[in-house]
Amino acid sequence: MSASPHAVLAALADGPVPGSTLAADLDLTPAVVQDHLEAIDRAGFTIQETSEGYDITTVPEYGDLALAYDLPAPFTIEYHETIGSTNDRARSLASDGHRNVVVAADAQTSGRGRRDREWASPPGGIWMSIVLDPALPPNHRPVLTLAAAVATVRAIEETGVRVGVKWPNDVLVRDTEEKLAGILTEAAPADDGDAWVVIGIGINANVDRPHLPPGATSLHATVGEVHRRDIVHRLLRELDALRHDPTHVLEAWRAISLTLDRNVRIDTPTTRIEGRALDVELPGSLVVATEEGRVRVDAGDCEHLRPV
Ligand code: BT5
Repeated sequence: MSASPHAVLAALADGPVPGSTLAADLDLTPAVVQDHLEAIDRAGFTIQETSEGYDITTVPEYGDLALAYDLPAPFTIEYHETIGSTNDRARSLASDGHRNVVVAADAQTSGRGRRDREWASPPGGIWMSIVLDPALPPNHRPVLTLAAAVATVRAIEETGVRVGVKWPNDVLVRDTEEKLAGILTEAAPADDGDAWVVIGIGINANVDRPHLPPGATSLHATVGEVHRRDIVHRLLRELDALRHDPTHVLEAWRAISLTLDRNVRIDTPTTRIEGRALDVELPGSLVVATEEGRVRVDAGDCEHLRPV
């Protein structure tokens, strides 16, 4: 049995447990149980000693133990105060065979967006990457990006901020269209038989505007301090439910879209497409009505055009 504070916390997740039961169940000495309880206390949890035993009464808003504690989805957490890029770490875990792991950080020093664009990742954010074992055929995997967008929107809306998605991956505040979160999906190379997908999600949570690029905003700037653990847990719970259900993902994505029925300009590496966004289709392509007819776009940078 793992002799870590994690094991003690897991044992306390369902309510108060006497110290002697913790020691017996986890095969630890009372002194080691005490050390772990002190480590849990130092991590910011409040532990009360009741007549029924030790009881967790408050949980810190972020951090290693906080994210792992009572996680409502089948993932393990690897937490870093600071890391280069959680996507890089997740890719390396994925190619070593790990699956269903979430790499989360408070700050990143080399956060990146699509096409290696810089992603500002100051302390206070939610910077996380999830290693998934895609149960979907390779050509359907882009739907996982849409699933991540739906899960991100649902989790953010718990804070009271109304957000929507600009195709394919930008989470924007509905009223202002400022960018609050972004998603970077990366997959195993085609010749890698051990399929994996890494979904990187960056949410500007307890971050101030001066640390963000123009056009970006944060939850802190919109509603004040937020509880990042609640957001991460909700997001992972939603993603876990959506990942096996591509058809439902499309419906859910349409409902949160800011792009459908808008005039858009999409730049792909090879071409520019302008027209009206009609629909999204599996595996995540945008259908655009252009002057030359209907076009399906699989990837690109989308701009919403103001009506003339
Ligand atoms: C994205 O790229 O929106 C995907 C961002 C994914 C970041 C996460 S954080 C955890 C994981 N680890 C990583 O290293 N990355 C992922 P894209 O659509 O290419 O948008 C990038 C553009 O957004 C930049 O060129 C800036 O204009 C803008 N930007 C940069 N930092 C931002 C921020 N923190 N908030 C809002 N916009 C930002």
